[in-house]
Amino acid sequence: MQLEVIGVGGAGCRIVDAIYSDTWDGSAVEAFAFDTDSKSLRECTAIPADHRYQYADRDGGLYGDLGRGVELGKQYAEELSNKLVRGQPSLADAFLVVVGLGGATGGGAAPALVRELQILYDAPVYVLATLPATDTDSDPSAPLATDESREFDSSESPSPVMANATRTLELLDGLATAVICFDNAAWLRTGESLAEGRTRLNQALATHVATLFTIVGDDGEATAETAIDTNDLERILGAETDVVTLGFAEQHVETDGDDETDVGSRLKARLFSSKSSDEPSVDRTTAIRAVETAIRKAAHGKHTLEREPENADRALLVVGGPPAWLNRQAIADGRRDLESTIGSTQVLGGDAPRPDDDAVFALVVLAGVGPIARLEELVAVGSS
Ligand SMILES: Nc1nc2c(ncn2[C@@H]2O[C@H](COP(=O)(O)OP(=O)(O)OP(=O)(O)O)[C@@H](O)[C@H]2O)c(=O)[nH]1
Ligand SMILES: [Mg+2]
Repeated sequence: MQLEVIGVGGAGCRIVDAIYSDTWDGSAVEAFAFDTDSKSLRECTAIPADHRYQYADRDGGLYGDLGRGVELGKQYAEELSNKLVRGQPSLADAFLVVVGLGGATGGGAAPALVRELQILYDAPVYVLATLPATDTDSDPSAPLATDESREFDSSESPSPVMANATRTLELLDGLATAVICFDNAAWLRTGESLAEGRTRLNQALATHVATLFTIVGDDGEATAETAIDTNDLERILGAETDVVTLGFAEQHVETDGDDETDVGSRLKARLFSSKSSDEPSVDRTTAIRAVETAIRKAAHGKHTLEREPENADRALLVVGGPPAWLNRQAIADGRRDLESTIGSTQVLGGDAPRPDDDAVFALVVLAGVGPIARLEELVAVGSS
C-alpha cells in the first residue's frame, strides 16, 4: 500500500526517520518531518531534506507550552499539508501522523494537521502516539524529556508532560481515524532514561509499524493465500479514534540459504534431497511449531501498549516468512484462538510470504482496546 508517514515534533520526526529507514519491500512509503525546531529536523537524516520542514517564525522547541503548540498548529496546518505535494499524497491509501504525547510542538500541531488531512483526502488518517514514561519524562532534569536543547531553569515550574499528553489525546478524539499507541514506560528498561533507550525504542516501534503497513496489499513476488488489503485494515482499525496496539514476534528458521557456513548439511541436502533448492522441504511439525510460537508471542507477549488480552473489539493476525513454513492450518487455528480470546468474531487472519526471509513472524493488531490502565493513569495524573 501507499503510505504517507508524517512526524511532528522531536519524537514524531525521529520515529518517522526510523520507520523510513526500515525495509519496505513491496510497499511504497513517503516520509515527512515537521518541527518548529530545525536542530531536531537536521538529525533526521534518512528523510530527504526537502521533506523536512521547519515552521513558525521562531526556531526552537516550545518548552512544553502546549497552548502555543495548538495555536501554531492551527496557523500552519494548511502550510504543512501543502508540503506533502512534494510527494504524491493523492495516491496515499493511508496517512500516519506520528507524535510524542507530552510535548508541545507535536502534541499541539497533530490535531490540526489530522483535521486538515481528513478534509483534503479520502484516505484514513491514523495517528501513532508515544505515551510519556511518567518517571523519566516528568523529571525536568532528565535529558530529552521534551526538548533536548533546553537548558533547565529551576525557577520554572516542571513541564506538564502528563497534562499535555491528556489534552492532545482529547483533541485527537473524533479527528484521528484510529490511534496506535506505544508506551515508552513499558519499553524502557529499569533505570534507563529515554535519552539512553530512545534509539532502541524507536527501532522496535519502526519494526511493528513497517510490518503492519508492508503486509497490507503486499504485491511482492510471492502470492499470499489470504492477502490482507486496505479495506481489511480499515475494517479492523475502525473510524472512531479507537485505541490500537500491536504485537510482533519472529522465530528464526533454518532455510536452505542459511547453510552457507554449514558445508556438511548443505552437501547432504544437495545429495539426498529430491527437491530443488527453490522448493525447500520443511518438516510439517517443525513448521507448525514455528508458526504457533510466533503467534503465541505476538498475541500474548509484549504489545506496543499493555492491555488485557480479552479487552479488544477487533483483531488482525498476519503470519509471514518463507512460503514453505507458512502452515495454513496453524495460521487458521491461531486466528480462531484470537477470536475466542477477545470474544469477537471480527478477527481477520492472513499470510505474507517472504521468500528471502529466514524467520517466521506474526503480527497481531488489536483495535478498540480498553479500558487501558496506562491511559487511565495518564489521564488521572494529567488532570490532577
Ligand atoms: N519513543 C520515543 N519517545 C520520545 C522520543 N523523544 C521524545 N519522546 C517522548 O515524546 C514526548 C514529547 O517530546 P518531543 O517530541 O521532543 O516534544 P515536541 O513535540 O518536540 O515539543 P516541544 O519540544 O516541547 O516543543 C516526550 O515527553 C517523550 O515522552 C523518542 O525519540 N522516542
Ligand atoms: Mg521539540
